[in-house]
Amino acid sequence: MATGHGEGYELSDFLKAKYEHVFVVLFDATHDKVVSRTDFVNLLRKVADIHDSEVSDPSYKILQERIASIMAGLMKGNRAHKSSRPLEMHMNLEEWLTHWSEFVAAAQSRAGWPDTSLDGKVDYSWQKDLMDFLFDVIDLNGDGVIDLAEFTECFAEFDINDWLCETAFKKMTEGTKDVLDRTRFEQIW
Ligand SMILES: [Ca+2]
Repeated sequence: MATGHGEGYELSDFLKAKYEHVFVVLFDATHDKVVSRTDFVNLLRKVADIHDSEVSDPSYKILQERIASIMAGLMKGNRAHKSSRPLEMHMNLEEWLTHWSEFVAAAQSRAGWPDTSLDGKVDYSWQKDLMDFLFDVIDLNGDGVIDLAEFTECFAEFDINDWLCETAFKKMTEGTKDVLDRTRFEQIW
């Protein structure tokens, strides 16, 4: 039963650190603990760089649309956590962690990928889009699996060093054939 605040679920320190890391590395390019439009523009530039996609290429437009849709989903979901100014297009670290604690609670309660938060207020379809998007970004040669070289090369763009990439990759691929496929990627999300 929930204690006092009625929210109930609290992320473990491990998960908190994990999601905070994702927030800092992937989204908060400006390092002000708030994710806003500028960060998504930076993300788009970075991802376009990784895939040698020029602004004039059709692939750039696709990247742009996918990132815009992820951002819209994230911000729409976040409105449930804001008491005021419902149209604000930014999200702070605390709201981000609240979002994930609800997501984990919903995933545990439904024993699988949840469509919405337990109270039904937050739609999680954008999470699936984000997961697919990240997979496609890291799978540089597009063969449907991520190997260590792709993983390392991609995260070098996000200033993660090779050693850290290798350690993380080993952990994520434990018990598999040293590559990540989409199913495994979803399991470790
Ligand atoms: Ca690949």
